[in-house]
Amino acid sequence: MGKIEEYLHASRKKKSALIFVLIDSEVSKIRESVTLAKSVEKIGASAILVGGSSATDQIEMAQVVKTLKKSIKIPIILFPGNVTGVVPQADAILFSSLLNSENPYYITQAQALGAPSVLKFGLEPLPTAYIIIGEGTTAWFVGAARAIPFDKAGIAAAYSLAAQFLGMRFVYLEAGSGAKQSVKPEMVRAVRKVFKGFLIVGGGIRDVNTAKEIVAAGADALVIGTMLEREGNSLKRLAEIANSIKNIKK
Ligand code: 1GP
Repeated sequence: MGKIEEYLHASRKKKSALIFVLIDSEVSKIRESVTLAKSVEKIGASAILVGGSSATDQIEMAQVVKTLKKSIKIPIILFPGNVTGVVPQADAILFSSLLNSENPYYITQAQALGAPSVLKFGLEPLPTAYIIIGEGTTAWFVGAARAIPFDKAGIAAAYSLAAQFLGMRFVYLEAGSGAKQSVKPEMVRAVRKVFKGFLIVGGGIRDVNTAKEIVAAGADALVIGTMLEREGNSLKRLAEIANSIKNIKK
């Protein structure tokens, strides 16, 4: 286990769940990314994810990461949608296989193409099963996912158990950026029952109640992106979410 993975587990021990803020370098340009990252660090976010399935400009992403690195203390974790998502100077990378893709490129091929750069850049790989829930989002489309229906908790649990047996220490249940609905607590609970590793849940989380329910169901970290890009007063809402999930009984 590397330094960032240890940090995530140690931070998680102190709180019921962590918040990761997603910065999509295609959407937020450098200056606004830095302002946002500094604000969410103050609010208590535990890491910044940089990436997304439509963030394909590697040069721009490398600049965002480099600038962020100088501005914040919390780790920067890459969240690649393709090989172009591997850039230097981040602390770690969600080294993910999109387990329910119908295209082998997103399951093993992009990983093989990206792995040498991960090594070269000294990025800590966090072995992650990326599982897409529900249809209609960019991640679903780009990743050619055979999406798991929101109500099929058992299927998500089976994929997560498979991930565990394959040695993956992270599962990311993804409803997709800007999703109309988030992953349901029932699904998170079913996955939590079988998956012993670090459980990340994201996509469509924009309010305190949803966040609390997902954390109570067993998520170790929530990913929040779109709410902070689009909605006014969103930092205040993020602070409310962060406060509300600090001490939830699981
Ligand atoms: C998307 O899970 C992340 O990959 C975050 O989703 O943008 O909907 O918060 P939102």
